[in-house]
Amino acid sequence: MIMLSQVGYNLNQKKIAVVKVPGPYQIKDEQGKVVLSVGTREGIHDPLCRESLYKLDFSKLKRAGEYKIVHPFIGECGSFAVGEDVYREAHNAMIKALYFQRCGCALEEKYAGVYTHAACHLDKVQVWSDRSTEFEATGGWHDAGDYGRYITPAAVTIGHLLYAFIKYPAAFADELNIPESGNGVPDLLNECRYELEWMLKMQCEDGGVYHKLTSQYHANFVMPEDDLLQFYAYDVSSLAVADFCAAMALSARVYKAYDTEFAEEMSNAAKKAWGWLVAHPEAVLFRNPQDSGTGEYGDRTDRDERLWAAVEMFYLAKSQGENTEEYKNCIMKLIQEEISLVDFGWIDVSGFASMAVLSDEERAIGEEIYNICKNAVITEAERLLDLCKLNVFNMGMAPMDFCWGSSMVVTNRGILWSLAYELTGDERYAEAVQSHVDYLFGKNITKYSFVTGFGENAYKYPHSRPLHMDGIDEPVPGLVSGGPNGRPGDPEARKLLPPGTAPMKCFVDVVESYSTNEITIYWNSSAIYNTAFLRSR
Ligand code: 9MR
Ligand code: ZN
Repeated sequence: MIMLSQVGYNLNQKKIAVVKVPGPYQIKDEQGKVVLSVGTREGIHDPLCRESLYKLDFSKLKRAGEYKIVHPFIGECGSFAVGEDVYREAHNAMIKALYFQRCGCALEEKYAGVYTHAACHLDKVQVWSDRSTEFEATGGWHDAGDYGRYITPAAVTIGHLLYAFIKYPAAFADELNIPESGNGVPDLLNECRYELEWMLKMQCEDGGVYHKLTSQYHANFVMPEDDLLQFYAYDVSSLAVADFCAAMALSARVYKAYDTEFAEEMSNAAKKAWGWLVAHPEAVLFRNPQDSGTGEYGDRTDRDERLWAAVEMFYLAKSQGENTEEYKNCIMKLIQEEISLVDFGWIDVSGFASMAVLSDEERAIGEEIYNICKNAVITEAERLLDLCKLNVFNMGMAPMDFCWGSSMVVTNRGILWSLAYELTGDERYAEAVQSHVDYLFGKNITKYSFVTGFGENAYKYPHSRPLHMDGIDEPVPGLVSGGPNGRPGDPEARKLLPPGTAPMKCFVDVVESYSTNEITIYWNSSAIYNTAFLRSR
């Protein structure tokens, strides 16, 4: 089997595979007729997987259909489809996968098929540092393979999804058979609302927002309804408050067209959070208490989170005809600091600030800020294109970039290039998004598609409590794996991957491997942004 996109290629795109054996190869159609002969150029020593590999370019194919790749000595060594909209099903499944992460409600057979389970995590939660205070905080999505729910990754997920929705609404037209389907609201917004309503419950009276809601240690591998551990709301952090503020302000803007009351509620929550940020100008970072074993989602600075909040508050105020001076001053100050303006992950959210600014055709924020963001995006887009030239996969990835959750490094690059593409119309950027999505669906050295259920060789054993415990062979489709991690952090991966394994090869499809094969809501959402972009081209 050769390395290619196992969900196929759109008609209008570059069609490239990677092979270990030099060509020529023949491409045969359904009737077995040779429609194309392609050679390989000189091999490239690829630094990401440390092998000599060749590119096979069959972009000349211009007809939809099913094709086989045949090598004169090896015989048939791969197949692929060419179509009009090859990502549609995977894209929808990646959104629907979020429904399967819902906490606090039963997953019913009519929506969940075989993956039903009873309602989970229904008890009142306690404030970690004041156990006598209890409150109701059901709902939201399980963050990942664990049952925790954390504010900063939640906000980032909302960010990926709602900006994608704003930019590519046509990619979110299909109904997904979730409980709210058919209510006149796009299902993406229905699904996100499930998370947003939970997030609202995490805000305190004074506008502060608890950093995370988890048990003290992760549950054993049990179904969610069997996890009866006490859940705690951990301390407020300025990271959580600022991310919450940004996500709520953004959501208020988006939901206004569908439900003014809900939009109003989120607008008020955003303003309250902003008030807290103003009253607490110093960073309040988050460190796990020593006796807490769940995710930390720590960070060294809250400047990028505050910037995203200020930018979204600017647009919220503007949309409500309110004064925007305060926000603009704050943005001006923050943007002069060392802020990347180009990343979309839970550590660095400053790319979302650029996203909001650059998506405003009126440039209401002023030319100066607009240009700072634009320059940052284009400079980074070019730097990443240079990286692409160094490996055979056309990946804007250095060996170091294969970290825990590398799939999101990959897809966040895609988001950046899609922004750069919209600013310039430069096809090189769109092609780069393409090769990163191809990677996700199997054009990588592991030959796994990192999306469950999609591709001939999709990975099958995500580190996920419900998916391991439900007794069903096939995992829920549409879940993005964390992917290769050059510094594997779990015992199973360390056992299976000899020291010195090349970064892109550091992946094992076993359920124990949380550092290479977990799933998270934000790895999905970042990938969804990419497929939305490609479906809209
Ligand atoms: O992605 C996170 C990684 O960078 C950290 O090293 C690791 C350990 O704290 O946590 C990862 O995030 C996990 C989070 O803590 C809990 N939910 C699942 C996340 C993905 O594995
Ligand atoms: Zn739950």
